[in-house]
Amino acid sequence: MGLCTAVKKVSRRGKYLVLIGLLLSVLAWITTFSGETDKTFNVILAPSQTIVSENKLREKLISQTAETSRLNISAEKEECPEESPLLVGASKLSFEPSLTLKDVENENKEVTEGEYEPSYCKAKHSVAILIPHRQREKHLLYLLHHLHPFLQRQQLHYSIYVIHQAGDATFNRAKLLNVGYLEAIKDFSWGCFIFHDVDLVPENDHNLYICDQQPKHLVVGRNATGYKLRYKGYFGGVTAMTKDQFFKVNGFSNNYWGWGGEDDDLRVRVEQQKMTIVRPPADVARYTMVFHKRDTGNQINKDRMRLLGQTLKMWRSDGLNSCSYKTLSVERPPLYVNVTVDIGQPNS
Ligand code: UD2
Ligand code: MN
Repeated sequence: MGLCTAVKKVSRRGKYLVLIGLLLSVLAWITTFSGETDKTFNVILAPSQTIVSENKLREKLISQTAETSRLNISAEKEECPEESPLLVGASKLSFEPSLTLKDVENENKEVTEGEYEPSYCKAKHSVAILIPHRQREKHLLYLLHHLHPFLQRQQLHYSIYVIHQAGDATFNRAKLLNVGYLEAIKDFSWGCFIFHDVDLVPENDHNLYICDQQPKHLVVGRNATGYKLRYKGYFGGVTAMTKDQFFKVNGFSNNYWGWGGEDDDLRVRVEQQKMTIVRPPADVARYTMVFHKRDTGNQINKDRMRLLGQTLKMWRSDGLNSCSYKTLSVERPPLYVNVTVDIGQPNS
């Protein structure tokens, strides 16, 4: 090997070493600098963003903590038992003419804006009670007086909605109940709905206000009819349907103005969907109907037989999906949610 060749070899090796050295220092520089870049971005370049996101995080943490402690409370709360130990069975009802709304409010301090859930156990059922109403204040008072403690003994999470028909056009019970359903689901995802006449008071708390696999009729008998079922397909007074059952039949018809027929129409819808009506035992499904005369705004609906003949043709397009109304007010006094609604008038 000549001198020249030896020098060339050394300088080539040197070049490699320099190159490797350069590469290593570039790598080291990148690592250091990129760390600084991060810091620089956070602290210097976008301080406001950092603060915002920290605040957001703090908010999130606070809400998560609240949520966790809420969950902990409900996790600590055991589920209510299958059968409530508070049930008393048949009870003698009293209807005191001197009773006032204030009295009923004082008796039901745990009810807020119509809603209640047991504080000591986790309710198994969430139920919305819907009451169609106009000018039956005394009946409403009696019903609230009995129904609140009745539902509390059943250990339910519930809310009572009174759907009040504004104006003096002919009464329409079924449409008001559709409105009740549509308004109540805005508040909470109620799984079960009880469609409830204002003048019917349950006599036995074993008559559970919960839904079944099938639509449930809760009134087998009442005082006025010797506690006998009026007729086989009778589906009036008080009924219980799940959210899905009611949705499946498209709710009630909106076209029954005045007295009668709307309950039979609902039965036809239910049967059309291959559902069957179930009832609690007769000794339990007993009601007292507070005495009343036929209201002037609720005269017999002479058109009801013709309408009933059309139910199978009409149910798809007449019901929840065509229920147009104008909510005039939603008030929340202590014992119930009061929805006042303009539902129009016949042929409007
Ligand atoms: C029967 C049915 C009822 C319904 C009705 C025919 C029973 C126990 N009840 O009730 O469910 O099918 O026939 O439409 O079989 N209402 C007012 N203000 C009025 C008119 C009616 O609030 O001016 C409400 C109230 O909730 C009342 C319900 O509509 O309980 C039914 O009307 P009703 O009590 O005059 O008729 P009724 O007892 O024959
Ligand atoms: Mn009645």
